[in-house]
Amino acid sequence: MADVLKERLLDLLRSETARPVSGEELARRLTVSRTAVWKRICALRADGYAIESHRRLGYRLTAVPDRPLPAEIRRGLNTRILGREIHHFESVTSTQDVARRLAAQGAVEGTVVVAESQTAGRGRRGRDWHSPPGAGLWLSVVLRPDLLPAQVPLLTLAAGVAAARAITEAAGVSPGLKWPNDLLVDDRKVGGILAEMSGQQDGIDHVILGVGINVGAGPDLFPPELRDRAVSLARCAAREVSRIDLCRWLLVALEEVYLRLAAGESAAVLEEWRRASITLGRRVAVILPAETVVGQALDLSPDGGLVLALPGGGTRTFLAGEVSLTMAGGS
Ligand code: BT5
Repeated sequence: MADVLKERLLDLLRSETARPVSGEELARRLTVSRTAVWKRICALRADGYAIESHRRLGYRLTAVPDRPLPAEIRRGLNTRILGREIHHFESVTSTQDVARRLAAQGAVEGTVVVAESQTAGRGRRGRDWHSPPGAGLWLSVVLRPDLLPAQVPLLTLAAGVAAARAITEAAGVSPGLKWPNDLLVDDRKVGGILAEMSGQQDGIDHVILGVGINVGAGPDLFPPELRDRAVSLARCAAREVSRIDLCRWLLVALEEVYLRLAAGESAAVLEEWRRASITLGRRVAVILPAETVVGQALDLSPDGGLVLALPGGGTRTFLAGEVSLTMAGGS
């Protein structure tokens, strides 16, 4: 549950950073006891807010943490659906698990789950997603789209478009999109999308849409096996990147593309994907469980599949699979 009093106290401190405000005045303005104020001051400090306390004079907010806390994300967020509820955790197995649990309990569409770290962050097909504390934006959203299961790949592409927009806005770097779910900068992965659906053939109950974006700068950000293949925004952007800004931009962009899909305007979303693509026009290998198919990536199909021109002539459309740009033998 959001602590409304905590958020009101934070707003008050924010509006009074020029001077300390006494506990008594805070209590009066919030019409609560001084003990209630003190408890929230402690809670805000535990969240990472720097609040000086001066004897007799009172409290002053001196620094806000760059943590995607609900109160920070909500500030100036002008979305209608995404972020109606925001849950922030220090550590979870996977934000996908938490969001799925909340969805099963009836969470409203647009509920966001964000965590500082994941102990079992995942990619597709049971692969791991490395999610160290504070080093990225690890976020899942509960969606209840009016789409057929076969249209879920469109959501993955739309989320890629939204994440690319958010990264461009927050970091000044334009990532390339690799079909179906990768965001790359200089051929290294900066983020990935994971859409997990729950429902039947004839309808979707909900989709948990997960987005992971590497932000931090530490030297040991990635384990050895990822060092040559992964990158973070702090390393490739020429400016500091705030996870709060990134998160806000992401929710705004996600909502925009999501509403477009809902309005039957997937063509516009696919067009934006094409423009940011680093897959189309290249010789690629599509890796399936039973075979690997090499060809020229021609286009997206209307439902978000990848259309390949085959060497012997003709085309083949893939709705799922891995794309390798290197295994195809040159680009
Ligand atoms: C993805 O899968 O790229 C989807 C990643 C989705 C992560 C988000 S974080 C919030 C939410 N909660 C979750 O538990 N997941 C979502 P895939 O295409 O299967 O790529 C996985 C592969 O990317 C791994 O096998 C590694 O090779 C590589 N990888 C793992 N962690 C990485 C990282 N932090 N940065 C770049 N590459 C990584």
